[in-house]
Amino acid sequence: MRFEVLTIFPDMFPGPLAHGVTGRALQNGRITVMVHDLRTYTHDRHRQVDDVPYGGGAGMVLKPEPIFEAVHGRHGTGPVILLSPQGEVFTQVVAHDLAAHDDLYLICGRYEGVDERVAEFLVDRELSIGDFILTGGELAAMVVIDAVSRLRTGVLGAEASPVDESFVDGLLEYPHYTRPPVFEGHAVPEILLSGHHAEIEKWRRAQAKARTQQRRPDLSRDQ
Ligand code: 9D3
Repeated sequence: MRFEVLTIFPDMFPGPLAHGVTGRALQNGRITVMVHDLRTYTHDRHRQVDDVPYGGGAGMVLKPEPIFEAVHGRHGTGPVILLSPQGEVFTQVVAHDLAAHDDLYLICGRYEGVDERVAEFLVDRELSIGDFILTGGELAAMVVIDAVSRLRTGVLGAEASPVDESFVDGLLEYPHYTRPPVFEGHAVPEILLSGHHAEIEKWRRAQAKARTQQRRPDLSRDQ
């Protein structure tokens, strides 16, 4: 899968994506990240990517022309996505949706925002990664690339298959333990050492339900 990224900070990429599962996928070519510097699509002496907002107000707005020019010259044919705080929230369902395409074009916003004509007339989808304020769309783009990449065939490899226990059945995961059986006086729950697999399954299910109820009541469907 090819990810094209449009940004004023191309040096931020691949960043964390060069490590672990995505790092291996980049190395073996199952995914590629093609980074485009927004400034290369400007034509003025100062390579200006932003301008003052019409109507006044603080901060600067990303100009439409370089963004339109960059997208019109894209390699892929898949969805064009703007990362912005005004977007639809990126969820596992959206990740599955995006993973069905062979390429994505991700536009990273910065400053106060992006000229609205980009959102209205150029992009197919506007995504936010959640209700908190970032300084720009680059980290959000990396989050999307990470979550979508692991759903692609061959990316996870030997690691667990992308059956997303925590979201697909609407529950958080049960607690995990490994050796030692007692650490700084804290014992692993007895049941896990018992070898009673059916009982262990029941315990895990109960734990998953209890912590979902407590921590994420919004995820609690009737299970
Ligand atoms: C501080 C300026 N804000 C006014 C109250 C508006 C604003 C503009 C640009 C807030 C954040 C940003 C930069 N954020 C993103 O580009 C972004 C983002 C985010 O901030 N949160 C969650 N998902 C995303 S995706 C892109």
